[in-house]
Amino acid sequence: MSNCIFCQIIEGTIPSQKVYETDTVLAFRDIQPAAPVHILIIPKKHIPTMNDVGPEDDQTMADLFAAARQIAKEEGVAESGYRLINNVNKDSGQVVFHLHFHLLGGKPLGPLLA
Ligand code: IU
Repeated sequence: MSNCIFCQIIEGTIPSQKVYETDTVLAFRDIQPAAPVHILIIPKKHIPTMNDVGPEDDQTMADLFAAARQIAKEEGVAESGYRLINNVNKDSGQVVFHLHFHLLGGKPLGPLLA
């Protein structure tokens, strides 16, 4: 989708600080980090929100979680701890409508809804 900023990051027309890439998944550092480690993990397929994930995306979803596990290890937060967040639609504050998981860590993160 040409008007999707994350599709443009996948295509390379918008630069990003990539930390992980496979045929199906890309991960890059968030431009406005909310924690010392703040990485966005996205499918290369354009899926707007979790509501749009279908059974045909089972492998892609598994690939996203495999990426999260590997990135957490590489970033040194697997043992100290981290949080994976997926925002869906208005009440969550989703602003980019291309499925993504925030991987946050590198400090105590506090209560979930603080
Ligand atoms: P949200 O879950 O849709 O609210 O999160 C979108 C995130 O994408 C947010 O943390 C932004 O800082 C981040 N982001 C980015 O890393 N690079 C961009 O070009 C844009 C947003 I636009």
